[in-house]
Amino acid sequence: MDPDYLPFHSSPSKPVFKLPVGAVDAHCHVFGPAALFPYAHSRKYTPCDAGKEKLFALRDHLGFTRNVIVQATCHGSDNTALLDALATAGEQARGVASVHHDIGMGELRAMDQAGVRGVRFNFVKRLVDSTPRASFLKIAQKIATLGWHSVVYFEAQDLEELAPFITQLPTPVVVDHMGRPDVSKGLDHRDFQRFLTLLDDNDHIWTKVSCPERLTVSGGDYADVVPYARTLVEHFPDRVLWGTDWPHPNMKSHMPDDGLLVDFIPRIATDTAAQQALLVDNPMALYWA
Ligand code: 0GY
Repeated sequence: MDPDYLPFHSSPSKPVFKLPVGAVDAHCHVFGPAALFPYAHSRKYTPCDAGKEKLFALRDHLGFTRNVIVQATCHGSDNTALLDALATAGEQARGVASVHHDIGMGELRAMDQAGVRGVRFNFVKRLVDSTPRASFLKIAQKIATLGWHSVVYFEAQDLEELAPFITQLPTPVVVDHMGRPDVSKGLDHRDFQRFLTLLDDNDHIWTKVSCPERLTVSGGDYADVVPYARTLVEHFPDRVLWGTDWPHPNMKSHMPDDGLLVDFIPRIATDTAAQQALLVDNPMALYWA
């Protein structure tokens, strides 16, 4: 583990908010353990091991029924830890993989059988070396035939340049962490307005209203993130997902208590209909239909 890497919270609280029956944690990871599933040579960070048993114990502790496990960059395009976790979880988990553009349809079909339903294209420069758009498009064309979707991770200032690529993808698209707005700039800032327009204009684009702990500038109870997430939930109630982001890689300021993260949900999805869509109906439609 990197010397400045913060491990996940060792004893998260029990949330006060009672999750709806069948709730899905739609963004979380498994890391290693390295002795079984070594980290990729290409990685930009070495995390604390955070294996499937810990993830599933957290799921039960918080009151979730299902997980969507997203391949993280520290495992590169070796999806074995993810596939191992999916095999253990059975119908209680789905996966989002990272793959190389020359992957064959046979391997993709085997991943589909294992519960993978999407691939992730990462544009965050501190996490990955850049991949040509043509490679991502090749992958997207292959996965489109399986009915999968593309997950994209980028920072708000890069959206203008990336938008033509994103809108060109031949699959549904899920944008991680609200497109990472700079919450010190205000809802009216052109970057967040551009993100709202992207979703307004493209009804196949979804977003995860996740990671207040990453996006907050003020810290504390993440009040500065609430207006961004709430705006998205209100405008696009049937295209939003929520996830813990456990085990919270690369957090520098603090490590969140996952129970308190769950208690953040009713502040952004303020009635039971919005909560049911965010936590159950939307992820079930995208991952379990
Ligand atoms: C997240 C966010 C981060 C890391 C990764 O794949 C990854 O390594 O996604 C980050 O550092 O912002 O979603 O876990």
